[in-house]
Amino acid sequence: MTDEEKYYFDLCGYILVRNALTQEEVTALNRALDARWDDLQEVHESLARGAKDLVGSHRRKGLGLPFESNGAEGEACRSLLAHPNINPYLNEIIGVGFRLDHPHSFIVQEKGCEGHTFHGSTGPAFDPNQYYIVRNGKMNSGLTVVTWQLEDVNSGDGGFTLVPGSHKGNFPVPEGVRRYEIFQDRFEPIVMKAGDAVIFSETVLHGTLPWTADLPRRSILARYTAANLAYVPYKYKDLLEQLSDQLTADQKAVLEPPYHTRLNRPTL
Ligand SMILES: O=C(O)CCC(=O)C(=O)O
Repeated sequence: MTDEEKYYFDLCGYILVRNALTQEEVTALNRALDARWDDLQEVHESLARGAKDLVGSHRRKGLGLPFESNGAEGEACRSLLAHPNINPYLNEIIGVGFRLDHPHSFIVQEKGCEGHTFHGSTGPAFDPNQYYIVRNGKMNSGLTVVTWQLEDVNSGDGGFTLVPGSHKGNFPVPEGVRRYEIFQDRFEPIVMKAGDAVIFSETVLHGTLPWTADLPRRSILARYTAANLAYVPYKYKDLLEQLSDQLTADQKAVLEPPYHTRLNRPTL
């Protein structure tokens, strides 16, 4: 991560990694999604929660990544666990020894799909799972999200959106901001190409705008955290047991349970 990228992440709470995936990886991951399209599940309840500019004709769909698949599909899925183009950013943003917390899932928004009210762990209280603190020139982000794009996101399409800089907020987020009712021109929908990835601290105020494009939004979202932390229980154990023969040492390293790096923890 360059000094310029560190400056930008610290200022805004997110960074866009262009061409994080090769065209071959994007193709393999799109094939994996196509093959499971009918298995996509709508989220159980509306994420728009009645907010006037976030409602839509239907809900977002998702599905866990088929890490166990054979061939190029499986390899592309498993490579996202500890991707060489993302690892250096997570080492810097979260810290060496970072681990996977919420395993990867596809996110699909079809035309007319509702948005998601804005959330994030920005001020005023300290949240021991989701925090962003800088000490001695080193960033320390707790829960941190990586979202890969399998299709272009153009201006006006909707989709992932955030309020840059809000990870440093010190006052409660007003309900009208959470519901995207005020300061709309301060929200930044992130325009991306297929193969790009966005990394953001869960502390930044973020959510989703309704999807307006003809082609569906096709993203993959995962959350990582610090070596000593867990937000969700035991998912790493399930994945390790299910996949152990198929994983590289780096991929296994991010599936380690939470414990101190001092105790011979494998790191990337
Ligand atoms: O990528 C998005 O649309 C935002 C997803 C999100 O923040 C969530 O599911 O909690």
